[in-house]
Amino acid sequence: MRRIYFATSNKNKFNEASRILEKYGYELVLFSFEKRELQSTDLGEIALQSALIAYTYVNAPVVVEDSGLFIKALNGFPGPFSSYVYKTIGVRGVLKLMEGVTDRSAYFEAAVAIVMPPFERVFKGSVYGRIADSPRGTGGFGFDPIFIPENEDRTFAEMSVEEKNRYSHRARAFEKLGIWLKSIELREKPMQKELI
Ligand code: ITT
Repeated sequence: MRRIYFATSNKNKFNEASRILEKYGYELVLFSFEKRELQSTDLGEIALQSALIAYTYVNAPVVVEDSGLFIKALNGFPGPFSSYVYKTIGVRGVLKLMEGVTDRSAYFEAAVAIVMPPFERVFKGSVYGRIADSPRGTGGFGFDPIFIPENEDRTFAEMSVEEKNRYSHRARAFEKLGIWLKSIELREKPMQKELI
């Protein structure tokens, strides 16, 4: 298996992403890393800038993911500030902001950046759904207890990792990365032949 570092402080993200990339023949290696708060509202830009910084530490192919929960009735809040909002007001605080709100539509988005010279790429994934009336479930992390993906009645926190990966923004972004990595391998192969 080929190895790629995943620079993150979030073990749950690491576990979810590992299950996806192993299907493509890649092993993720955890690199404990605190993302710097960058002045951007673009998840892709935050992920890529952070991946470039992480690369200076690991000097090997590295992935960073930035994700967020966008709530329609709150004009997309907390979006790129999801990590900060989770740490400050948390799930209960978000539910409080949603009291009496009938349109509970929301989506998660993930941007996965890979730095693997000469390549720098960003892959995005999203999942639409709604905000539950109260927290349910003990699995997952972050806002999982209050997010119900489309065509489901259960929250992400009521699902196993495999079930969450069938829908999640992260799984969709990492699937795109896996497909791209395979396409790079295919491009590499004829060159190796020529060298032999
Ligand atoms: P990093 O070290 O990788 O940055 P993080 O947890 O700080 O880990 P982000 O900055 O990408 O991650 O912030 C994402 C926040 O959005 C995270 O703290 C959660 O509150 C929320 N979030 C993202 N993906 C989620 C998911 O799959 N389920 C629940 N909440 C999620």
